[in-house]
Amino acid sequence: MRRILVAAAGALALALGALAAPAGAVVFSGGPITIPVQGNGNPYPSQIVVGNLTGAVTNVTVTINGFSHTFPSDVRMLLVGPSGQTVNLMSGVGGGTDVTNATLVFSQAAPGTVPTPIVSGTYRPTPTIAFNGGPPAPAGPYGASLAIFNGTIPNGTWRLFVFDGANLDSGSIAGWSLDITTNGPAIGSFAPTTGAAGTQVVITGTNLAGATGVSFGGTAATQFTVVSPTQITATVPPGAQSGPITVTTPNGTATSGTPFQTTPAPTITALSPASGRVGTQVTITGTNLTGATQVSFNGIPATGVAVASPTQLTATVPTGAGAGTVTVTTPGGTASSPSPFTVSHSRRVSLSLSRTRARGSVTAVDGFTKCSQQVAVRVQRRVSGSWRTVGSDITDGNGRYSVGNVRTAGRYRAVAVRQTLSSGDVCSRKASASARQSR
Ligand SMILES: [Ca+2]
Repeated sequence: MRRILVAAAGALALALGALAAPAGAVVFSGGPITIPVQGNGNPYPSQIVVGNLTGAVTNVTVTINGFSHTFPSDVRMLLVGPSGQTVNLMSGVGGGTDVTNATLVFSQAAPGTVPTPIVSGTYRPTPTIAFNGGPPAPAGPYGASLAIFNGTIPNGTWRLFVFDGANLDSGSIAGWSLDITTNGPAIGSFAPTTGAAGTQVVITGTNLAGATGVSFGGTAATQFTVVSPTQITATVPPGAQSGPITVTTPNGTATSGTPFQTTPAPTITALSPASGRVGTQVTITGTNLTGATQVSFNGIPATGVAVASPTQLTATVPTGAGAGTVTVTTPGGTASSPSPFTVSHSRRVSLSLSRTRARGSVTAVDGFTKCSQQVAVRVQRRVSGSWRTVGSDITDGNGRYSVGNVRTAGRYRAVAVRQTLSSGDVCSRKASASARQSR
C-alpha cells in the first residue's frame, strides 16, 4: 500500500559491500523486527547482548538485513549502546518508494548517506529528521555518528529501537547485526592444541602487541615472544594444567575459547626388583607412563620396553648399564626413579700356575670394566680342608693379575672378592677353577 503512486518497482537489493569490516571485528546478530502501519516496532527494542570482548570499542558498523517498507521515510531507527550512547541511524529517509529486502550497512567511514530511493549499500547514519520514539527509548538529544561508541566498553546490551511515524504503510527487518572492533586482545586459534611443558605454541589473534603475560591453564608462561600484533609464540610452562590460554595486554586479557591440553609429566614411584644383573626385567611403577619412548639405566637405553598401563611398564637392564637413576621419557617429560637401581656384575676368573707365580685375569661378563680393572684378587692354597690366602694383587687395566708364593705343592685358586663400588655397582665374588702345583 502506498500513499503516493510511484512507477518504480522496489529497489533492487544490490550487494555493494564495498567497505569490509576491519580485521578482528566480531559479529553479533539480532533477530527480525516487524514495523507496523504506525507505532513501535516489534520488538521495541530489538536487543543484542555482546560479551567476551576485551578492551574499548574502536569501530562499530551496523547491518540491517532484509529491510522492506512501502514508504521508507516513515521509518526511524535508533541504536543505543550498553553505556547509553545513542545514534539516530536513519529517520525520514527514502521517500515513498518501496524498498524490498535491502541490506543497509551503517559505517562512519562510508562516503555517502542513505539515498532516496533506498538501495542496498554502505552508508553513514542518515538522520534527516528527529527520532521521536517513546519509552523505553531514551530521551534525546541523539548522536549522529557511530564514532560516539568509540572508547566505550562493548560488552552489554545493545538496543535497536525502530518505529513507524506516519499512518498507512508498514514494513519489516529480517535481522540485524553489529560488527564491533576493539583495541583489546583476542585469541583466534593456537597450534599445537596439545603438548607437554616446553612445547612452543603459536597463538594467533588480534591486538596482541604489547602483551605483558601469557598463561596456560592458569599457569604463567615464563617464555613468550610477541611476533606481531597477530601472533605470539609461547612456551608451555612446567606444571601447567589443561585449560584456556590467556594473553594479557594493557587493553585487557583475551581467553581462548577452547582449552590447551597439557600432556602430564610422568613419575616413577618404585622399581621391582631394585637391583639385578644385565638382562634382568624390571617393573617400573609410576604415573603417566603411557607413550614412554625411552627408559634408561644410568643413561644407557634399556631394551624390551613394554608399557603395560599408564602406571606400569617393564624394561630390561641393558648391556653396559651401571648403577644409577632409572629414567622414563614420555611426551610429557622425563621422570627419574626416587632411588638408584643397583646393578650386580657377574665375573669370570682364570688361573694358570707357573713354577713361581699364579697368573690370570678377571673378566666382567657384562663388559662392565670397573669390575675387571683395578679390582682385588686373592690367590689361595688348600690347606687342611680350607682355603688359605697366599698372596693378593690388584688387576691391571686389562684385568690381569700376578701373584708369587705358589712354589708349595697343592691346589690353588684365585678369587675376585665382592666389591661395592662408589657408584653403587656390585662386583660379584667369583672364584676360578682350581689348579694343582706339583713338586
Ligand atoms: Ca506508516
